[in-house]
Amino acid sequence: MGTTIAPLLARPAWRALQAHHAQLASRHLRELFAADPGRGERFALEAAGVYLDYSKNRITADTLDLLVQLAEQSGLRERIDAMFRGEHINVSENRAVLHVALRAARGACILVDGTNVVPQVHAVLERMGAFSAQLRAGHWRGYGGKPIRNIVNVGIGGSDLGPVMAYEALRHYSQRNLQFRFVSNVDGTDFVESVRDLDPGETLFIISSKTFTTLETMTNAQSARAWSVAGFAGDQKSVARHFVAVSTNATEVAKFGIDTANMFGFWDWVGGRYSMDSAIGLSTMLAVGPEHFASMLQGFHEMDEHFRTAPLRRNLPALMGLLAVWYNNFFGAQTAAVFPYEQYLKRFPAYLQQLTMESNGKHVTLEGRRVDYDTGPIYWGEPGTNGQHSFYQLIHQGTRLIPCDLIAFLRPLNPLGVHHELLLANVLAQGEALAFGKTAEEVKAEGSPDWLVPHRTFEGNRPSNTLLLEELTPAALGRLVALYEHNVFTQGVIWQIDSFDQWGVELGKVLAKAIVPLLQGHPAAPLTHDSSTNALIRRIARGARDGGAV
Ligand code: G6Q
Repeated sequence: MGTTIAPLLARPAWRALQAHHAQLASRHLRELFAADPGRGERFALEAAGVYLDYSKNRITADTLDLLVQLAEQSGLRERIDAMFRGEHINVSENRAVLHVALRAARGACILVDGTNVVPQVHAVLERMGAFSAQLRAGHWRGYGGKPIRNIVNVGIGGSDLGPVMAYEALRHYSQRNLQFRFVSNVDGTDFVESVRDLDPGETLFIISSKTFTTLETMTNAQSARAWSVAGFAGDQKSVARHFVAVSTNATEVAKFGIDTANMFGFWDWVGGRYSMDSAIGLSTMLAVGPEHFASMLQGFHEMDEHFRTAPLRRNLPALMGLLAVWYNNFFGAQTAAVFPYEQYLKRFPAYLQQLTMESNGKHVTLEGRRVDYDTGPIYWGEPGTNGQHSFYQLIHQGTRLIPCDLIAFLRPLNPLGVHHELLLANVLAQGEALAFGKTAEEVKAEGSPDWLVPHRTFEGNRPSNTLLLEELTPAALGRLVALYEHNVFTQGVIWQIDSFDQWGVELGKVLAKAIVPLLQGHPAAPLTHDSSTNALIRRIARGARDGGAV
């Protein structure tokens, strides 16, 4: 992987940042703004359709210099190039990481192990486009001859969160005579509630699974097939008109009974949580149509190109990633919040939780050495303004430091009276209140009695980024998602971890498989788990057998 990178704590910029932090930590944003009247304009950056105001961060120009040096000493530039060159930067799975190839222009050349993958990407996009056009026009008919009106995506994790988020985000552009549902949880309620008001004759299932072996998805897919076929008096031939698959595993797709002519493929160099713009986005394309899908890809690509080519100091994802490291490792921030002031982005925080935490929730370096610093923070969020009337209290007046990303759009998709001005006024007010707070003197001057002053004082000095985009178009969504993808990548490079594997998901899966037969009434074998798990298994098995309350 090229030049050797010094361990994080030994990099000169890291040490310099420690000393710098000791000096800066006690300085208030009020002071930093007072000392530099142009700060709000200078500490801002606009690229690829995104305006980032990062002036309300606890930084100076020196902090930025040091953070950029840290990125250089961490080999960020080389690692970006290695990713785009198709090197196997996912070391623990020995794979290339090329979600950027999913949005490369038709004529581009991106090699994976010597093969240009761009033509394959565009071939799948064309098949998806042809299928979407047919279905959206009502030409893809169900087995009984009815047009398809309901589309149910069955998938989990990366094969669910992206499609759900993108469907909600782009609902404004969706074809309204089609209904979309998303089934992910192995809890039967998810499936039952999703189909209870649907007609099997008008319902198409997309079974989305990279591996086509995931327990939850396969269980839901079997239930879906049983439900669908029952609608045709058990006629198995109906499956061909009501099931399509998105997968890398043609053998398993065929075994399930889906004609591989109705399968849309992708590749092992697309990680699940980086796959919403691959065939996993079939439901998105069905909802908004091939042209909007293409604009979304174009938006992703613009941000990719910006990330690949812009100097680190003027590189949006790199800057956001470095600021995240600054709070995580120097201020000890445990969490980071993302608040979209846009109702259509209501699932964006949930989507980001997987993207950020499955990528950077790692405790060993690329070489397998235990890290001696914190890695990925806990990401969370909700759309504004709702959060303001719930947990923002803790951010404003609690004892923890929570850096926030506030995301807003200049133009509303649903103009309605003064709603949008109120929404934007709120996003600006929150950033201002977080940074500058309200001093005891200000509270007193408003006539508060002395005893009440501490309660009404806001310390401020709470950092935030404000992200402004013009309008929530498909392209804007692409830019925003790519911004966070590369932000996460930047953080992972500084920490020298593998942001593209997810071994942490495995152990629970293996243990669950071993427990299933014990709950299905085959406890003949002695229970070999720990005493707590054994007792719970017995309690549940008894409850199920006797029909008694647990
Ligand atoms: C994402 C993960 C994980 C994956 C799901 C579903 O990066 O790999 O969330 O997407 O486990 O996997 P399948 O698509 O193989 O069913």
